[in-house]
Amino acid sequence: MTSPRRRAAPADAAARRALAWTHGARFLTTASRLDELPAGELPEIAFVGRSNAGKSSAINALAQQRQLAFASRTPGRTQHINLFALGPRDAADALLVDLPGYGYAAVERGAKLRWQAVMADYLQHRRALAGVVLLVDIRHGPTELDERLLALIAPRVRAGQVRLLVLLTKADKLGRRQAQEALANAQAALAPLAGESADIGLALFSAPSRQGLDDVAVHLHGWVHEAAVS
Ligand SMILES: Nc1nc2c(ncn2[C@@H]2O[C@H](COP(=O)(O)OP(=O)(O)OP(=O)(O)O)[C@@H](O)[C@H]2O)c(=O)[nH]1
Ligand SMILES: [Mg+2]
Repeated sequence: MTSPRRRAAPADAAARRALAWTHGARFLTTASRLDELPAGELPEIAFVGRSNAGKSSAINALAQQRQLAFASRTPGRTQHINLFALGPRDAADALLVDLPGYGYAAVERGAKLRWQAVMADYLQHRRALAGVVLLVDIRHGPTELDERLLALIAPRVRAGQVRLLVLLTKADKLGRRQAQEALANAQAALAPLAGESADIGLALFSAPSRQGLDDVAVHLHGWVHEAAVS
């Protein structure tokens, strides 16, 4: 077929390839402590953010599966680290890591502190960590807890060890103009943390409308398959 309509633009081809890759996500394992995580060397992409920000929903949207990562109206639903494998079935090439959300007031203080320590340890020291997707509810913007998390990983981002993509989730809850304003505000809030050389992406995202989904898939695919994406 040579009709121009059928010939995919390069960006579409990249999105299709990236989505085909994320659609292959499958559950691998659950961990409640870092020493239960797989010992392998596969690059990990961690989804972090406040409880209820939409981490599990984003993973489900990327995987095109409704219930792969459990999504819930009940904040604090994801209480363990859930891992999903990507890539060929017999040769996984990356892991998606769904981390428990932070900032949920009803979690008992001891448990909260324990999780904060686990998360900080993971984000600062996990060698396999290749990228972080920080999800922020667009109606709230980055909160103090988000900024603390960013400060934890900023040195690794600046050093080029870890990539960072910030998603303003639930973009469907705002009108176009308000969403653009939120984007500009988030950009301004992130700029000082980023540093000049940091590779930080920022995008609007909506799980139900799939806004930003192609972009996210292309980002993640690029992190893992840089040479192929250019
Ligand atoms: N309108 C809208 N609702 C969303 C979106 N993403 C998530 N939600 C809803 O927000 C709620 C929380 O979503 P989850 O994906 O469970 O959030 P989470 O960040 O995994 O939450 P924890 O596991 O508690 O940390 C659910 O009711 C979702 O349906 C979105 O893009 N748009
Ligand atoms: Mg969750």
